Amino acid sequence: MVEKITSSKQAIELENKYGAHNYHPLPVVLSKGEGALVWDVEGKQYYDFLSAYSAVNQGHCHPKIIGALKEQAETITLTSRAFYNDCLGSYEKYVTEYFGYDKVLPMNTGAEADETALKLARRWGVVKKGIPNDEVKIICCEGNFHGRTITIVSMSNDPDSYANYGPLTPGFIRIPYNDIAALEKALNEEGDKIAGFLVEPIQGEAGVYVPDNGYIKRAYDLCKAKNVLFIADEVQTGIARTGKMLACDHENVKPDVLILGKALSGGVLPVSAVLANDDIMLCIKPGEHGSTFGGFPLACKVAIAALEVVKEERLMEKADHLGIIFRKYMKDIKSDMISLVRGKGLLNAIIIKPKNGKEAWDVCLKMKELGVLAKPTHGDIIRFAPPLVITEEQLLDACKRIEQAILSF
Ligand code: IF1
Repeated sequence: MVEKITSSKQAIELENKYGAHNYHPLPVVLSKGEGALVWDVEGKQYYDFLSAYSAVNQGHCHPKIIGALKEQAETITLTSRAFYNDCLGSYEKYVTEYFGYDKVLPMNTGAEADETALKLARRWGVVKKGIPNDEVKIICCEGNFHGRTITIVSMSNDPDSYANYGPLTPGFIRIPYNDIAALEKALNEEGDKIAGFLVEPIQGEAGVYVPDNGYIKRAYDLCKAKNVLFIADEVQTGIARTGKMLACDHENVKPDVLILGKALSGGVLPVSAVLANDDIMLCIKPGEHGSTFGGFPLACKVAIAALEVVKEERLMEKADHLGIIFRKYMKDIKSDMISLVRGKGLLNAIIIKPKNGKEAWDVCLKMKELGVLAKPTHGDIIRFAPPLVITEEQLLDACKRIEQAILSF
C-alpha cells in the first residue's frame, strides 16, 4: 500500500523506518517548489538557499525546462546507445558549442562524470603520453569532493567518505589545495607518470573554500609545462553559479577536461557531461565506456532548455550582482557569531563561531523557522546558494531573515 503523506512528521518517520540511514537532513519535508521558493507539507513557505547543492540554479520547476520535459516525455524517453536517437546529436552540437569543446561524453550523475574524466585521463596518459598502464597517476587535492564511488572516495581525505570502504583505488597523489608549491613539487617529482590534475575551482564540500586569486591559472600553466591534463570539476561551480559561466572563467582558464553536472538539467533529471577536445576524447573507443541512460532523449531536451534559460535570463550577471549584495549584507551583520563570509557569485558561506553552545546546525534550525533553508557543513559552516533566478527583493528579504536568526542567539 502506498501511504499518503499528510504531515511532515509522518514523512520523516517513514524515511527513518524504510530508508537507509545515509543522510541526516534538516527536519523539513518539502512538497512543492517554484523559482527560489519551496513549500513544506504543512504549506509553510521558504527561500531555498541550498538549491539542491547548486543543481537548481534555474529555479524550481522552471516552466521552460518542465515544458521541454513534458513534450519529450510523451514522445520517447530512452533508447539506450545501442541505437541512435534524434535528440542526442543536436544536444551534443549545442553543448559543445556552448562551452567551446570538440566533443562531449554524456553521463548522468556528477560522480559518473568524474569517473569518466578519470578514465579518460588515464587512457590519454597511456595512449598519448606513453605512461605504462598501471603506473598512471592523477593528482587530486585535500578537501576534495567529487562524489561517492569507490574510486572517487579513494581520493578523499574525509573519513566519512572513505573509511571502511577498502580496498581503495590506487594511483592518486593528494596535495594541499590552493598550494602552488605543492603542485609544482608533485609535478617535478613524478610528472612523467602523471596524466592529470583534478581540481574544483572552488571547493564546495570543504565549505565554499575559494582559492587565492591566480591559483587556477598558475596551476593550469604548471600542468601545461609538464604535459598534464588540467581537469576541472565544475559540477557545483559551473553553469553561472559563481557569476561566470564556469568558475575557471574568472581566471580565463579553459580546462582540458571539463566536468559538469547538477544544473546542466536545472535540477530536473540527473544529467552530467565530460567535455574535451578530440585529441583527448577520441582516446576512448566504441564499447570502452558508457551508461544506459547517458545522453537519453529526455535528458538532451531538458539540458538544452536548462542551458538556454541560463543565457536568456542572464543568470551569470545576476549571480555576480546579487552575490556582491549578499556578502556585503552578511559582513555588515553585527554579531560575533559570524567569523567569516566568503564566496563568489551566489556560492557563499559564513563561518559560525559557536555562542552559548549554539552552532551552525542551531542557526539553520532557527533560519528554517524564519523561512530560509540552508544546510550546515563541518559543524561550523553554513552554505548559502539560492537559485540564481531569485530577485533582488527576495534576496534582501531572505538576508533580513538570516540576520534575524543569527541575532536571536
Ligand atoms: C550528497 C557536498 C556539495 C560535487 C562536485 C561531483 C559531485 C558533487 C564538486 C558528485 C556532489 C554533493 C552531493 C551531495 C552533497 C554535495 C555536496 F557537500 F557533499 F560536497 F554540493 F557541496 N563534484 N556534491 O559537489 O555529484 O554524483 O552527487 O551528482 O548528498 O552526496 P553527484
